[in-house]
Amino acid sequence: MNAMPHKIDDTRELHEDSLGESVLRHLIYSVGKDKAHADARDWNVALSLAVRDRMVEGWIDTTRRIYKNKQKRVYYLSMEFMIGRMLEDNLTNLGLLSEAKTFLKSQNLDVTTVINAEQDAALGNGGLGRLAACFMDSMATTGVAGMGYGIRYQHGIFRQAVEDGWQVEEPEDWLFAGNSWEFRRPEVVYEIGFGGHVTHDEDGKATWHPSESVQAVAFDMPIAGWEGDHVNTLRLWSARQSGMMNLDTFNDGDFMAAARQQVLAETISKVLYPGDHTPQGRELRLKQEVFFTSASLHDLLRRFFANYDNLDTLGDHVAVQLNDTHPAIAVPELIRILMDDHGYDFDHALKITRETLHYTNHTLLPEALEKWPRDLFEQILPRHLQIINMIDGAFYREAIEKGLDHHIIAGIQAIHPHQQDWVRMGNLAFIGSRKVNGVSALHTELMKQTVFHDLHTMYPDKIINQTNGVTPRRWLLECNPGLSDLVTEQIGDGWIDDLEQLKEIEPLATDADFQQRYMAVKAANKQRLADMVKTRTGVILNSDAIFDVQIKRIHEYKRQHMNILETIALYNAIKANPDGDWQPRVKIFAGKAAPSYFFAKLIIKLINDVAKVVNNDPDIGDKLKVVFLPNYNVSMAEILIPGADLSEQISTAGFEASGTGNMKFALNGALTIGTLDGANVEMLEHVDAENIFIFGMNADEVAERQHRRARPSEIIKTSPALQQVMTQIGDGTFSDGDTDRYRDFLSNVTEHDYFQVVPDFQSYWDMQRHLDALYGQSEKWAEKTILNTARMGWFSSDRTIRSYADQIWRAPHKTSGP
Ligand code: T68
Repeated sequence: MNAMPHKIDDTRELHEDSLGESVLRHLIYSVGKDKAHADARDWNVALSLAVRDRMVEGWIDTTRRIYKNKQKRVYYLSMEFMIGRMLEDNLTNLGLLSEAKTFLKSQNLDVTTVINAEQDAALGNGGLGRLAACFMDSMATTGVAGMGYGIRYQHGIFRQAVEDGWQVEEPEDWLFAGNSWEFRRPEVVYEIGFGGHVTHDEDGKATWHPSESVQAVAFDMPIAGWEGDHVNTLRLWSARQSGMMNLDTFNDGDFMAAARQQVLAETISKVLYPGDHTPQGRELRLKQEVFFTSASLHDLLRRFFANYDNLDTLGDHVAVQLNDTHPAIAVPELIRILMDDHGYDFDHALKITRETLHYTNHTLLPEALEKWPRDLFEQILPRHLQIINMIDGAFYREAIEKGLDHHIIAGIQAIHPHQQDWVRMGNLAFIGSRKVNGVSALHTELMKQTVFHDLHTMYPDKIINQTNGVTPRRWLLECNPGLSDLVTEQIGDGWIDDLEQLKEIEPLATDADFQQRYMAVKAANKQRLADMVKTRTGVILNSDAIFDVQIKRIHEYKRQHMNILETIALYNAIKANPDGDWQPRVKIFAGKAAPSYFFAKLIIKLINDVAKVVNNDPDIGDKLKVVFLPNYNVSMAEILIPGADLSEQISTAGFEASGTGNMKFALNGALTIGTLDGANVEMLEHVDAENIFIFGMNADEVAERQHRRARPSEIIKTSPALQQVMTQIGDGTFSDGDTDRYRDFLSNVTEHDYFQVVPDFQSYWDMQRHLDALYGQSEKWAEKTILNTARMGWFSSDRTIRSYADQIWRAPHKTSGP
């Protein structure tokens, strides 16, 4: 009971050697509160610290074991880690969840409230950052000696508010109340230089003299794998002014100037750039990339020297994975360290680098392929620019030897030899890496055919596919306890770290009793989702409706606008025949738009405008509801995904590199409506064509139409439904009579339609109606849903990590299964 506790009571409970005892100890001695005054956050911190204590032993053990066995180390360099909350994850992996729940209940506390008091660590934009977080979990689970390196942003991805239907960005402040999981490592600090000039001595040895520098200070978070015995580290760098504040300036009374220096240095780790697929042409972004990449390389080399003394063999003992091109500066930086600090000649330094680094590509969108003005490089990284020129020189000689012509070589060097305007980071990463991977079979194939075509001809063994995956701990066990319990009751809990075991529930897909229990879990999850929607938006949902969910960054290629056009067409159809036998539907959207991406923000506004009209139309009632949930994040996904009936994966074919939300939904028993894009293609192979709902053009057809610049107007003319939708958007039906608001939207879709919404619309509509009918056949729907769960085992990120470990890193790991 929580009734009037006082100090004596509290301390008496400390005598028990239990999780509860250490929570109470932390509440008093770490948080500094007694039970009577503790709020949910205080309990959250006390519990987190108690759990953290229990991770430390395994952490130190793992570190010692890896060191002693000289296990090959893997370093995952990523600008983004979209972690979300950690408490439930750690409780689960350590097997402490039920003990924690029992304890919290004994204190009359609501478990969910305490768990939810933790802020999401949202140090990422979208899929790329979330993938990095899943990989951290899977590296620990599969026993890879893995370490993540990134930036400890003070402000993660902006908080999204919706005002009058428009997205408004607000600053995020996850560190406001501290981070219970991190350990500050003040002794681990590196000086990172920028600017200045380079001198050469008489032997040609170069020395870089930076004109400014900042310090990178390490913060570590332990990452426990399933069952907690292998604990890896996520090391995030925070920027700090070099040396002390200038005392002379300070004593002269110019406090502001002294403080300014400090602020300038610290801006480097201040904010995450909210640019998903839109490069930020900003000096600060480049400095962030250099900052964390250089600190990480220095740190991993220091660790290397604890075991070895000869860098010749670096690639035998260390594998570095570059998560997209954001850390691609690692190529010249590692060469620089080898040459300038360790006396290697260039050719040898390049060879070692190419035995150590590997690069993952996450997009083919031309505007997302990073490039930096050469002049900016010259100014900030003069020595790196020299080295990049040497790399290009060596590459040129290789290319000539392999028979490529000058014209082609110029197109794939890091810097175009005649234009000299940009440093192209994709080319640099490719040239400097041992292996380059795509993130789904289709994406990897398109890499070979398009952006990396010529580099691929030159190095035909370099590109390799590694299809993405998701961690079954967070994305089934924790977010869907109802389904997890049901599955475990049938087949045991081996699936948690061997997800292919889910296959064993396949025979139950047609079992009436199992179907009924499975669908009861879904119904409960839908209720939990409906409750959240009501709390956050006030909209009340009919839980008999199909919950149709599209959650991801807002982008034209992801085609949220095709979904909302279909919604309007459905609204019109219901209105035209209100007494028809309509299958009720709820359209749920969530996702952030890059602040500078006007069209994406306009899509959000359109969704909200349509919602306002549809949700308040008495003719429509419960037959259709439209919801936009503001501030989508990992924690919200954990409620949305288990509660979905239908998963929208409708990108223009050839544009979504993989997708990972698609996998999470299917694992949790939502059926997919989607295009033949990214990993949807492989999901189709695993679940079979009758259990996934594919529509629209394939990647070849899209490319052909885009090439032809086929105009959408011809198609619109033949579709009265689509024509009506366009007219309504233009005439102010959804914008209070404002005929201006969607002018740009309409011209985009009706004149150019680069992302092929119009040609795919009819088949999308038809498939939606097919799904309406299928939902009415509840046994058939249940069967397909269960088969989706049963057949998604291959999409575990444990499989992905083992595959990276075998095929790229050549690093040891635990094998799966008995
Ligand atoms: C995503 N990329 C892919 N990028 O779009 C998605 N970009 O298909 C894939 O499943 C996922 O990566 C994992 O492979 C991103 O999320 C970004 O977030 C990003 C951030 C900064 C700059 C460019």
